[in-house]
Amino acid sequence: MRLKVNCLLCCLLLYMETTAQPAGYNYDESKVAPYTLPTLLQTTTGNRITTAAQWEANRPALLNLFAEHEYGQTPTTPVALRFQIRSIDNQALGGLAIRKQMAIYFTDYPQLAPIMVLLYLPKNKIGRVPVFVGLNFFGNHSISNDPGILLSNRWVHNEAKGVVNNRATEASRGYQAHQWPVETILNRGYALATAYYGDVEPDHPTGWKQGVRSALGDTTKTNNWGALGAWAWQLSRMLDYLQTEPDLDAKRAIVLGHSRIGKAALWAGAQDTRFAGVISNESGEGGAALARRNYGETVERINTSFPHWFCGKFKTYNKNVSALPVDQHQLLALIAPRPLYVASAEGDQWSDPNGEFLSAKAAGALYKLYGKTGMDADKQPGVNQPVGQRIRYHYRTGKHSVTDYDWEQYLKFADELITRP
Ligand code: GTR
Repeated sequence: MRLKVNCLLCCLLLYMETTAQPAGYNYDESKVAPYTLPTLLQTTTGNRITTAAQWEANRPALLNLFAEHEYGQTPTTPVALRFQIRSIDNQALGGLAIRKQMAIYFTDYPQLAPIMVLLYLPKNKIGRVPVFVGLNFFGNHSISNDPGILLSNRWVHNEAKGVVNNRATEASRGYQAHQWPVETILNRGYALATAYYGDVEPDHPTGWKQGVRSALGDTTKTNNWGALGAWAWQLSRMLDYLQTEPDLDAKRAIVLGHSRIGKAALWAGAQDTRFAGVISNESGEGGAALARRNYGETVERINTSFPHWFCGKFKTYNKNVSALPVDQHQLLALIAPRPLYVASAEGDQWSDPNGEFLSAKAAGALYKLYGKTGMDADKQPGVNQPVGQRIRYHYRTGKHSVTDYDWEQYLKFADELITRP
């Protein structure tokens, strides 16, 4: 049984950068069955919402619905953190950057591994700089060929380059560098902070035993947080640290993530309003895409392939998604009125690109309550035509990945909406 689960995970992991479309699922828009979304402008007790104040009063109850039925409850216990400098280089990347590596320790839980944060600050900066905050899939050393990055010593997926028995080796360096245009980000005046998502929980069904969920929460409860909840929590703990960095303007922290990490980024952005903006790159099912649309990945499939990602209760909707009291447009709305970017790719039908657009469009109603325009496009645009105002969306050509095209849009979005609100 364990072998079966591991094999399934291997196949699914390979999906991370492909155009694969698992067979037996619907990819035909004309076959999407009619569905009714939960009403956005309504309180959880059924009253109409007409003002931003009413929305905000209902916000905790809506967050609670997502926690109870989908992602699980994030423990509210305050956790004492200790930040330790592991290395600083004032001449990193040929003098372009200051590179800091910090360990975030959990004072009261010495058994937990620290979150290792890799922070690049642009050297030629004036004042405090805004920062992109995102988790990575294979360890900090995988995002750049910079030889000064400390090699992760945590469990890593075997599929990555240079990984032997789930441990990174020198050969793993730069494996994902094409997804992280560090120099471009720095040259545009932004800092970049990243950490390995496996630091708080290795991504496999029993990974929680080595992670934060072994110390916080209650694994016997069906509303206990899942791995996505732990990764979202990790993003907030990174922000706790980033707020202490004098060269950063942590009020302009933009959380971003790709695929499963995009789901975590959205959940982090919804819960933690300190994030000034949120970017979801092909987050798909359980992320930006509407759960009720039967297109691409389904609730049942994601819960079966990744039983550890969501809370136990989410599985009770496997065959009855319409009974789920929430849908993903409400998750996006929880980010309002902050800027939000939802990105899809043509070669990633599994993530249901149109379902991501429709969700972003529906969330737009919330921005109106704040007197702002969210999404002003009526239907999903053609490829490589970004649309929207405070909610932006694009459908680019190419496979499931993060490309320079995606980053170009995110930097423009940040320039326009985060730096000059
Ligand atoms: C897939 C999964 C998607 C997405 C993706 C990824 O296998 O079905 O929901 O999260 O993995 O993270 O690459």
